[in-house]
Amino acid sequence: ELLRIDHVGIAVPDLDEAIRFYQENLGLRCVHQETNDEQGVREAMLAVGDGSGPRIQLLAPARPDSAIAKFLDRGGPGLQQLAYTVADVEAAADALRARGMRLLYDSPKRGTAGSRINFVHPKDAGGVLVELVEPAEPVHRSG
Ligand code: V0V
Repeated sequence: ELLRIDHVGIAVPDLDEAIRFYQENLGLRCVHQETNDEQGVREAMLAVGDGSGPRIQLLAPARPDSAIAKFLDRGGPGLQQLAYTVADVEAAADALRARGMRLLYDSPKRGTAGSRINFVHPKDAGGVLVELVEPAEPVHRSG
């Protein structure tokens, strides 16, 4: 039920500075920004090329006790998560639980742009924090 790569998340200490770096040096385009209080992040979505493929999500801490702040304290900036698009986040989470993986939340939380999200614990996914994203807009399975 993983349909495609939705985004790759990168932890950064300063969101505005990171957006500038990606725009000016790598030519990516910032297409969305928001603060997610529940997750304790300020985030930006960047489009690559024609914008039809996966996005880069820059994640900066909004609070010192947040997941991103802990990640930065532990190892500094870098790749923090790999997110897959799913059509139904509850069904996808149930399927992974049935295969013995720990999901971080019992029920989905709110993600970027009104999406619904959950995560597989990195210790159950080969050291990668895997995110499941059900977009606000219904997912087209083909194309
Ligand atoms: C921790 N570990 C990781 C990791 N974070 N490994 C790979 N990737 C990561 N991002 C390792 C860590 O090095 C430890 O390994 C082990 O997991 C357990 O460490 P811990 O101290 O228990 O971990 P914590 O307290 O840092 O928590 C890690 C988790 C936390 C994954 C549970 O970050 C979390 O709840 N993440 C989900 C929420 C999140 O990431 N929100 C920010 C993005 P050793 O040392 O034991 O070997 S919000 C977002 O993506 C949005 C809004 C969106 O996409 O729409």
